Amino acid sequence: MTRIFTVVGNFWGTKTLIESLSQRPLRSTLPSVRYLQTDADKSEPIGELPKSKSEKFKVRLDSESFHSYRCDVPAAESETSKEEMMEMYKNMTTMRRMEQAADALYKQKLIRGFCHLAIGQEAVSVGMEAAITPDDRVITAYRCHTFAVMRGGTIKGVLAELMGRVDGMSYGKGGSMHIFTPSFFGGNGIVGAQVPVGAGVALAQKYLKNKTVTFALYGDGASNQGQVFEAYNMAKLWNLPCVFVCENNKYGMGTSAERSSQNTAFFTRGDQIPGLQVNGMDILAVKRACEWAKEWTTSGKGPLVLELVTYRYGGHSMSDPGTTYRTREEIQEVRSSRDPIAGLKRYIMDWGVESEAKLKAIDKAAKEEVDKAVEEAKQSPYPDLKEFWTDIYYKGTEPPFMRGREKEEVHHYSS
Ligand SMILES: Cc1ncc(C[n+]2csc(CCOP(=O)(O)OP(=O)(O)O)c2C)c(N)n1
Ligand SMILES: [Mg+2]
Repeated sequence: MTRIFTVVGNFWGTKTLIESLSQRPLRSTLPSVRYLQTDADKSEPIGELPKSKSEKFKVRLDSESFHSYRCDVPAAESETSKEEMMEMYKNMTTMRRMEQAADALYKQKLIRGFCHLAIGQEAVSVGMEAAITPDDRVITAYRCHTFAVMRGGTIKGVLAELMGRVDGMSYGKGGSMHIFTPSFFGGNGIVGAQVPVGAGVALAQKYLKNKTVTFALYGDGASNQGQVFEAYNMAKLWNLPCVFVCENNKYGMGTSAERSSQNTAFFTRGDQIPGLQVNGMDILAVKRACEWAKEWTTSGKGPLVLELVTYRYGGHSMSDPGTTYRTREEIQEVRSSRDPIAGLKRYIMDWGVESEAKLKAIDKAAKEEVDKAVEEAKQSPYPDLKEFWTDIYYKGTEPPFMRGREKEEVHHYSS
């Protein structure tokens, strides 16, 4: 398992920081160094669980679930209910099934082009969703299917979109990475490009004074992009309610974070922006961190950098086997000992939330729901050719004609 160096304890004044940075490499200036733990099952309930399914109870998170930069670490306590735990289990299981279905459809050549799966990272989208409301906004990069469903889309809509069918969430014309809902701004294929867009969405939220937040996600592989730092700067200058979420799964498209980043403590990279590093495999820690981040940003304290430390079992996309820059043993080790779904399952069973039989019934229902969505998506036709001339301009602002080109032919279309 890759180890991550993090800053702990007191924080430097600017002068001290600049002096020490100019003298020594950053890591050696750290007051002390600890490792964030990324087990999925180290939380414990505080006291007896209530009988009622909806009553909330407190959970003590492992003390190494969070590390902070320029802010106090939130209390390592989360609140949940039996009902919520079961809902999260259902969502994570269904999302994994959906991604596995996409994997199979890709291998059958029913999905072409790009396809990025979030298997292993389910605690991120599901845990975040448990902490925010539909009025909040989320924007992410290529690994976007689960967010689209959690933010109001459908499994059929995602799968049909990946297959280029009219029942897709963008009518089959967007494909991978181009799926949206009113509270989810995509799916973006240019590394880092969604980060300033997310800051812009947060600017709108601040302007409208509606006390909501934008979570702008990007990968460790995007963290060195210039536009990420430009967005950080504007967001801090204007104290925007933006949470910059680095989904650190330790690898970019073909190399490790250690090889690509001079500082892999991504939560410390916002300069004046406080940061929190979070165990992204324990869904209760993710939920707690996102609630805390929402509270922080909507109370006017300005932006945050949240680093969710997670792991993807597959490659960057379907065309990347994901085993040339890391070992099969490493992947297997995470799968067998840190899986976020297995972690939540263990909580549910060990804490007496529900029986194993009930969980098996959820697994079965998730499979059936996804199988049905796959069949329906397959039945959906491809869009008519003339549809390629629609949904380009905002309705009523179309130019008198549009031009498009194929190898043999030039198309003209007049509205
Ligand atoms: C501007 C730009 N440069 C390069 C690429 C090619 N590319 C796609 S994803 C990626 C790195 C992805 O790493 P990370 O953000 O960690 O995502 P992960 O696959 O781990 O989710 C690169 C270099 C791109 N899409 N856009
Ligand atoms: Mg990555």
